[in-house]
Amino acid sequence: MEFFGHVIDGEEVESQDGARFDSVDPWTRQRWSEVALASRKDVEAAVASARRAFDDGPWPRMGYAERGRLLHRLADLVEANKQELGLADTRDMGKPVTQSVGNDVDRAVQNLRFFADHARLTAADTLPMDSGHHAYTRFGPAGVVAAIAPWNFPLMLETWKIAPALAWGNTVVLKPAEDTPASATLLARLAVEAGLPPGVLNVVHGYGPESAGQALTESTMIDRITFTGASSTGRTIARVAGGNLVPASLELGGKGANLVFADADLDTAVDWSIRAIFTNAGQVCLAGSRLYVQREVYDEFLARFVAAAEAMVIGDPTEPATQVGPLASQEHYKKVRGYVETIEAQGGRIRTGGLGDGWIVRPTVITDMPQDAPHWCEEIFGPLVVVAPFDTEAEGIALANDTPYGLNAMVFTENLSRAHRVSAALRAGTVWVNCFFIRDLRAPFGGVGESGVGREGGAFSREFFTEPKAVVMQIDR
Ligand code: TXE
Repeated sequence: MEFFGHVIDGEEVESQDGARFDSVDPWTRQRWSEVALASRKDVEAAVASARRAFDDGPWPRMGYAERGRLLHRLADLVEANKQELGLADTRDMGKPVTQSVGNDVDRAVQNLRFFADHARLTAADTLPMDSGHHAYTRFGPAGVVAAIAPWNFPLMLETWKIAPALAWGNTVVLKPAEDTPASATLLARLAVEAGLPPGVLNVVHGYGPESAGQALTESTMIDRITFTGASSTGRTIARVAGGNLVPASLELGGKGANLVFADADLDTAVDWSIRAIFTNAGQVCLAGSRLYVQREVYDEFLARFVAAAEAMVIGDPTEPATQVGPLASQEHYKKVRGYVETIEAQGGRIRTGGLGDGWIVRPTVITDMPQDAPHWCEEIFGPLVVVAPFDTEAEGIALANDTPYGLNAMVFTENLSRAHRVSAALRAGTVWVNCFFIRDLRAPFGGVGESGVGREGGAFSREFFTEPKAVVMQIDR
């Protein structure tokens, strides 16, 4: 049985009271590791360590090039340990190795390398003034960053948070989700090996409400909170952060609309629409879970889409051929199963899919569902997609925007003007045209409405993770 501890002040440690919890592999449904379970005291120790490292340590005072060099060294180690890191996420939450080893670890490496360089290259803005003065903006670090991560892309989202925080000279306390603790400890071990000074990257494990997560966000010694998770948790954290005047960046749920126009290239549209909903068994905030297809091509698209869903390889996530693994935990499986079991009672029709063995839900395509059913309105976070026809462009846009969420949307069309027009009209933080999930780390990432507050990525991360300071100098007296 493997053990994953907290990492505090550069040391891997047990909880002060020795408490542990189990991590269960959702494919075998057996526990595969034990993890230190933090109490408030352990969280306080981690925050105190990050505070010392920020107030007295070398990290915030180091040059950008030196910090960047250490982050690149960490990226090298992540690359060198790709199998172990990827497999840790697969064992914790069941994502196929093609996704974890084959994609997520590379994205983690990109996060570290991108922000290491980006911080150095964008460390100041100069503002020539006409009045005989000269102004510039210094982007100094904000302080101690509390990073709270979800379980759907553990390593990838943890590095998305810690890379900009560290590159800008902050110190961090990371709390991974309780379902996916392993890769965070592995990452922190590598950070020690890379030479990050003690206390710069701390990891504490534990649950959210009335536990490690809450203790971390309530600490009065932190300066920023970056959170990805449920919209309801985001509201709780926003209230705490607001009370303490701590800026919080909240990336929350989604209910992505996917609009396929009759003029789309149908091969492209089917391929990306399948990936948009069934990647990671639909446990993606960006999932294209509402699929609207223009009536002229509805029947043909649906037939091809259902056939492609049926062709997906379901099973053991450690097998390289597997495309759809089990859901991440028993609790989450029960939530998604509830939606599967109510499809017909809500008036919907299952075209393919349904429940599989263990905690597997097969790629499920639903039609004929009334627009006010929970399946259209709520974030299911599983491999379920509801499909309906639409007639005009205006109707497609109205349907897509008819949600309290606004994280992302997809548009499939070969008409250039329509692509721009519809992208402009959609209420969403990201619009993908003829693709899905492609990211440029300079671009803003975040959502509208229930999907969150704030943006991260490139200059947006710089703004969040720093305290910009204006310096104004007189040149001519
Ligand atoms: O989320 P939580 P859960 C959605 C998805 C999913 C649902 C519930 O629909 O089915 O949320 O998932 C920590 N103070 N998303 O329960 O609870 C928690 O320990 C501080 C969308 O896993 O929000 C974990 O580390 N921290 C999403 C993290 O928050 C708290 C990804 C996320 O857990 C806390 C995940 C508190 N009071 C779920 N309560 C996305 N946007 O991608 C919990 N946590």
